[in-house]
Amino acid sequence: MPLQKDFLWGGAIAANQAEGAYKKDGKGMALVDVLPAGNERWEALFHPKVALSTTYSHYPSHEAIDFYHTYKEDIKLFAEMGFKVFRTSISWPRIFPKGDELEPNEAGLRFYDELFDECRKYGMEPLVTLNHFDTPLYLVEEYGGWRNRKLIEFYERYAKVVLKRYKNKVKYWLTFNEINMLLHIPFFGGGLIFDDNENIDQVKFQAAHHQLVASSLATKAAKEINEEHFMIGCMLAAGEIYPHTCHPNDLLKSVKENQKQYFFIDVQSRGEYPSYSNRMFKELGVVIEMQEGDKEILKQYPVDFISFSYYSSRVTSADPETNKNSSQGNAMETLKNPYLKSSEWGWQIDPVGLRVTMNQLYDRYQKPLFIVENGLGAVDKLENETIEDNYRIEYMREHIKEMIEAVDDGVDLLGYTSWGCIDLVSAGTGEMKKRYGFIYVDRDNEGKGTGKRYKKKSFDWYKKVIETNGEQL
Ligand code: P53
Repeated sequence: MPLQKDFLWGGAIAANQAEGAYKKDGKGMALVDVLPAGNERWEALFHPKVALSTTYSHYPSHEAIDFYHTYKEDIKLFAEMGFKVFRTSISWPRIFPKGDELEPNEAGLRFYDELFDECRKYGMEPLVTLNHFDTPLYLVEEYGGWRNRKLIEFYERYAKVVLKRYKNKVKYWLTFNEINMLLHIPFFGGGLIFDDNENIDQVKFQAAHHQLVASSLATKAAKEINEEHFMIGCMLAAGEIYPHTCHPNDLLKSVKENQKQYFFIDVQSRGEYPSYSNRMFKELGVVIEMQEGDKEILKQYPVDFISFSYYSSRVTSADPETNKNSSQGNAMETLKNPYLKSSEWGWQIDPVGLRVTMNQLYDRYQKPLFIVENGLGAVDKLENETIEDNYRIEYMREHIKEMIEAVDDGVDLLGYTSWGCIDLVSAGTGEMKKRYGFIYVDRDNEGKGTGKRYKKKSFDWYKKVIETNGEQL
C-alpha cells in the first residue's frame, strides 16, 4: 500500500541548535546557552552546577548556523527538495526572555511571524515544538526549573501567547520535545539540578508531573483558541528496548523498561496515570504531589497525535552483571546488540526497530503517528563543493522502507521529518562535525568557517523520494 497522497515529507531542526543570535532582539538566555561543545558538554550536562559557574571557550548555541539570519535562503532550499512540512521550535526565551514576565517580547514574536510566513509561501506546513531543551535560564536559576510547580503557569502563559499569535499560520504543535528525556538528561529536559542527598527519581517524576499538566493546559488553550484547526501532539524519544535473551526475566525487564518510557505518552495520550505507575513509583520511593484539578485536566485534554524521534533500539538484561556492560550510546543506556552495526558515534543502526516501534506505538494508542526525527549523524568530507554521503542515503533508505512496511501493517502515519535537514549543532555533543543534513554548512566545532551552504548528494536523493511519495528509494 503506498503512502497517503498528502503524506507530510520534510525535515526538522530546533531553535537552539540552528538559530544562533542568542541575544538578538531581546532574547534571554536559555539553559542550553551555558553549555560548551565537545567532551566538556557531557560533563556539563550531568554537573550543571559546575557548568553554570564555569566560563568555556566556546558556546555553540550562541551562533549555531545563524539560521536567525539565513532562514530565507535555507527555507528556499527545503522548498527545492519539495518539503511539505518543516519542523522547528520556538525559542521560549525569545518570547519571554526571563520566563516569568507578564508581557511577551514583540521582537521575538515578529521573527516567528516572518519565519512561518516564509514556510507558507512555499506551501510548507510548519510543525512547531514549544519547548526543545531551551527553558529560560532564569527559570532554572531562580525557580529550580521544572521541579517548581510555578513553571506550569509560565509555560501556559507562553503557550497561550504563541498559539493565539500563530493560529492561522501553524496547525501542528508539539508540547515538549522528547518528554522522556527528563529521565536521561534531566538538565536538558527540565532544567533540573540535584542536591546531593535528594531522591533524584522523586525530583524527576515530580517535574514530569508538572510538564504533563502543562502539556494538557497547552492543549486546552489550543482547543479554546482554534478547536477545528489545531493538531496537538506529544513527542517521545522512542526506540523499543529489547530483552538481551529469551529468558523470561529478561523479557520482563524489557517490558518494565519500556513502560518507564511510555509512561509519559500513556498520560498524554490516555489522559491518566497508567496502573503500573503505582508500583513503579513505590519501588523508586516516589510520591507525586498533585493539586486538585490536575487529574481532570489530564483526562480532559489528551493529545491528538503521537510524534516521536527514532534513532536506535536498545537492549537490556535482568542480570545486573550483564547490564554492567551497558554503555550510554545515545544518552540512553544499552547493551550491545550483536546483530547491529553502529554509527561513528556508537548509535546502533536498526531500521527494523523503527517498524517494531511504530507497531508498538500504534497498538498502544491508536492515534495517528508522526516521525519527527530520524537520521544519521556522520562526518562529511566536502570535496568539489559537494559530499558523497552514500552512507546517509543508505541509512535513510532502509528506515523509510521499514516505515512504509509499518504503514502496510496498518499504522496511521501523518508524516516524516528527518532530523537536522540542514547541518546544525549536535544536542548531545555540541559538535558541528556530527552532521545530519542534506545541506552542508561550512562551520567547524570551534565555530569557524564561512557558513556557506552546499547541497550534498542526499539532497537530490531526498527530492526524488518526496517527488515519488516514497516509491523511488
Ligand atoms: P545529537 C540523544 C542525546 C541528546 C538528544 O542527537 C537526543 C538524543 C537522541 O535520542 O535527542 C534528539 O544531536 C533531540 C535533538 C538532537 C537529536 O536527537 O546528540 O531531539 O535535539 O539533536 C540528535 O546527535
